[in-house]
Amino acid sequence: MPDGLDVDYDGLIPNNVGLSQDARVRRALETWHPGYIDWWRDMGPEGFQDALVYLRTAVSVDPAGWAKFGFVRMPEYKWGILLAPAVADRTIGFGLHRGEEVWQEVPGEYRAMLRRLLVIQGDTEPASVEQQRHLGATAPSLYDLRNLFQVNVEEGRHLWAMVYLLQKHFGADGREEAEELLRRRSGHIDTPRMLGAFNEATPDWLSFFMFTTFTDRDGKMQLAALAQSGFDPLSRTCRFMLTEEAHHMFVGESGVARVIERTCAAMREAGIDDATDVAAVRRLGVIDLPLIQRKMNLHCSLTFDLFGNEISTNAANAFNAGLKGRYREDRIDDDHLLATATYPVLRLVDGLVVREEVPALSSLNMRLRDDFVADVEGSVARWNRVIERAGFAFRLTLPHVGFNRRIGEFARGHLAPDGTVLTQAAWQQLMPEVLPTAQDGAYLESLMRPERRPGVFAGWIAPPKAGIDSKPGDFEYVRIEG
Ligand code: BYC
Ligand code: FE
Ligand code: FE
Repeated sequence: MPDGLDVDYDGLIPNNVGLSQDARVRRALETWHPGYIDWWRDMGPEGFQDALVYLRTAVSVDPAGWAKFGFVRMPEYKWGILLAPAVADRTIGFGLHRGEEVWQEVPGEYRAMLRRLLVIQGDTEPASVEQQRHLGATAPSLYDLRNLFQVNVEEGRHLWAMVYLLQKHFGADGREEAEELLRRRSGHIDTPRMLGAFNEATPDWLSFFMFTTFTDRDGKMQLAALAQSGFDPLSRTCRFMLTEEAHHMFVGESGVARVIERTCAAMREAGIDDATDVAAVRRLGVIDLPLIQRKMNLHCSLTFDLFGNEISTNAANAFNAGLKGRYREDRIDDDHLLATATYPVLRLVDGLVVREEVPALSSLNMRLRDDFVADVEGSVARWNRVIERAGFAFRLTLPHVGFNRRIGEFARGHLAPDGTVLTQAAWQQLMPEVLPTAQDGAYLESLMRPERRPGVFAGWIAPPKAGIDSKPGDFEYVRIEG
């Protein structure tokens, strides 16, 4: 049933793309599969390969009910290839081919561009699993441990999604890229992952929650832009991936909210009114709000880099080609060609932050980053409501887009989180106040002690409002002995 909602569950690789009738691609994927499992065992969650984990698996792409929950060992997880249902008579929504029928095969002239987009997207997925592989050892509860593993297996599935497209549409080149995706390693000196943020460490659970709030949200924005693609198989793949991404961001946002909730409750109980009295707060064994702000500054700025250069011909070319649109392109009311439109871009000119109107086509990365900021502001507002309800004056704020950047306009300068341009010396002095320090790391490490009793939570994080799949609070989400 190539275009159906139901997933063929019988073979090695569950799918709704008719693999059983496509011997060439099935063979390519089955050949790739052992290497993937080796990679998962080497680089996936360390120490939990035999544990039984209560995971959801996609069994349909019907938005009304695609998930089935059950206990599985992660290496036996059914990583499937799932495309959202085809939209009848879909046409290309933007760029030079606007109005033409969408492509089911890769147009020859765009082959290299599309291959690059798929490889970059694919590379981030295993990278994040690698970055998170040590976190199981210090999970604050079985509930959180399960959420980590759910995110990990789904990022593994996202790799499958890109590998399928590469193997189906790019022949021998695609098979080679699929192998390379298993060969690169996050943070490796010789064979690193492709994008900066995916070579950074995720040393503790606060980092994990920040990563899933900010960096997984770059995933959401990029997938949403690719979901607009005129290359229909990519569009359908991304549309289904987006339904999974929502849970990753929930894990992040609610994780940070629970840390804040616990910190505020502990401060209240101890009669601390000043949230910036770090020494007093740390004596309580909870995570002070200024440290949460520093972690947020770090992960937000690393994620800003993932949008690439503010001014980019790559982005313009991908748009003109009809391969990568804007966020919610189909809901934007304009000509979808951007032949004459302009867009305001922040630039660093002679040591000043200035706003310049530039051709909208060149500034698509900047626009997507602006859409990202608008999206993530909701999370920050919800975190601040937790602080406000507890009666503290402290507020978390997103750093300026020019803060701590390594890619783009602002990589040339040093900006404070409020956007003030600093001298090198002033930046050096400010850094320990605005980015996590070695002491912060050591303090967090001292808190990262595993809690494995069902229904019990480490002292630095509040329990969630509700269980996963409506399970009771003391549900044993992970059976560690298997
Ligand atoms: N690090 O013209 P520019 C996710 C390179 S996250 C290192 O601005 P473009 C997930 C760039 O590659 C979503 N290099 O580039 C989240 C280019 O190199 P070449 C991932 C960087 O193409 C959590 C050069 O600089 N998906 O799914 O306009 C967990 C010139 O740059 C970086 C995508 O990103 C960087 N940060 O924009 C799991 C979608 N930034 O080619 C998963 C696909 C730029 O000249 N990718 N460079 O050697 C794209 O659309 C674009 O490639 C980018 C870059 C937006 C990344
Ligand atoms: Fe992903
Ligand atoms: Fe994700």
